[in-house]
Amino acid sequence: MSGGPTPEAAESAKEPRRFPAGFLWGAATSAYQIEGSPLADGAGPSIWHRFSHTPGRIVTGETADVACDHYRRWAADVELMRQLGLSAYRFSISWSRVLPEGTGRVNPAGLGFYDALVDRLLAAGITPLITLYHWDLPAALDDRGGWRNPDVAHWFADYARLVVGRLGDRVRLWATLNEPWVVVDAGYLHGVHAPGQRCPFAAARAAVNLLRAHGAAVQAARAEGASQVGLVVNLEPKYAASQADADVAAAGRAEAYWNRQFLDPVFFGHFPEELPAMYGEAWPAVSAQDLALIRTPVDFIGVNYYTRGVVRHDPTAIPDQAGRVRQEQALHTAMEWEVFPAGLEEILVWVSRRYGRPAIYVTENGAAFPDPPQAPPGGVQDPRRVAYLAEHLRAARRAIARGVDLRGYFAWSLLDNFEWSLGTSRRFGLIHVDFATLERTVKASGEFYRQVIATHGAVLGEP
Ligand code: IFM
Repeated sequence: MSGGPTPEAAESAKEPRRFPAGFLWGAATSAYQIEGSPLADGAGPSIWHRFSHTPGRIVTGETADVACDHYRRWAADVELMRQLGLSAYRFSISWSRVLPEGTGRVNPAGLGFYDALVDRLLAAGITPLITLYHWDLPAALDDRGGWRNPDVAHWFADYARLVVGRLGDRVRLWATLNEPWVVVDAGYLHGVHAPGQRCPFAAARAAVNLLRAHGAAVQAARAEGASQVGLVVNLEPKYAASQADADVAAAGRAEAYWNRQFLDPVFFGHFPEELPAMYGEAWPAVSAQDLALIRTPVDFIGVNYYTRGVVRHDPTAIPDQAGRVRQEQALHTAMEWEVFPAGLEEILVWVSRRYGRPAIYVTENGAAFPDPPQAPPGGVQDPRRVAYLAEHLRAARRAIARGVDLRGYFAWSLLDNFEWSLGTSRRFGLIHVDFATLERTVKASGEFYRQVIATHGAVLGEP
């Protein structure tokens, strides 16, 4: 190697590590995880309502019938956001709240709820980023095959048209799907999420239909005047547990399955070549017309990042034969996810370089730790979450210094909430929720994030 810094390193050493002007400082939630009142005011049931009411599906035996009661406390929650200094808020719309049967008949009260929320956010100076689908498919559509039915692309586009038509005069940022990988892997392959299927044929079809629906919804949203429409994916850099050929190959397959399954079709118009081999006979033929629809240009990519994956060849792991290896020496969150901030920088740079430097938002990043409230006078001390946020924000800033067009960061989550099949047993919030009284308490991490926002990141120090 020659001596001296690379041009890139020299540039970043010269520049103070700043977040760009206009960088959005946000927090994120999703409808089923916080709203409660899932059937109120004419809403229809979703697959998560059905799933959580099926005995044995949620490890704590809970449902999200109440959750954080955000459906009734939304105005106070916006006030908490304002006090934190958030400049943006990412939330999702419950499809079956606005279309109780998923198609056709509109529920005005459902649309009205989100309409009022948007107005209140804007009045508080908070930019909304709306996710159209965060896993709560209308149950009526699941009865018609759900994501396995090719018609879902039309159903989703019609729903997008309705919602963007109503809110698009005030909302600039739209995401179609949240984490299609999880919908497929947890919902259709391993059955641990709604709708609880365990079928590779269903999973492969769902993967393709999710992408078709995404493309159709981007087009529908644009036709309604939406200016910024993107897709949110969960990504993890993958490392081989050893240099053995089998482990290196497993890391490659895991990378294709997790990180490229949805992004390659959107940006390149084809699936990673590893996928048909992984799914075998379950993999469907995808027409050129569908690939063109899937390739509809997006305005941004949302990256949800929590951890990395260190993988070893494991023939029992379906479909990529890549088993996760726990890093015993590392700190893990209550989800058993390794804390690995450098992975955020790495994955942001990877997305930027592989896909032609798209605009990116970190649409989720955060940590579950239990941290109970303290004895009076109270407060919640959560030093591990504070450290997690600080280290990941520094990693995001390093990615910017390396040329990534990163436009915002959304902490997961605003509130402790209903963590899907784990119920309320895992707490990700910047704000503690007492699920008996529904009282909110801003945690030390919420206060820390307030300082980050107020100083535009200066409180993070260097580098
Ligand atoms: O709570 C979830 C969220 O709904 C999607 N991304 C990961 C989070 C933590 O598991």
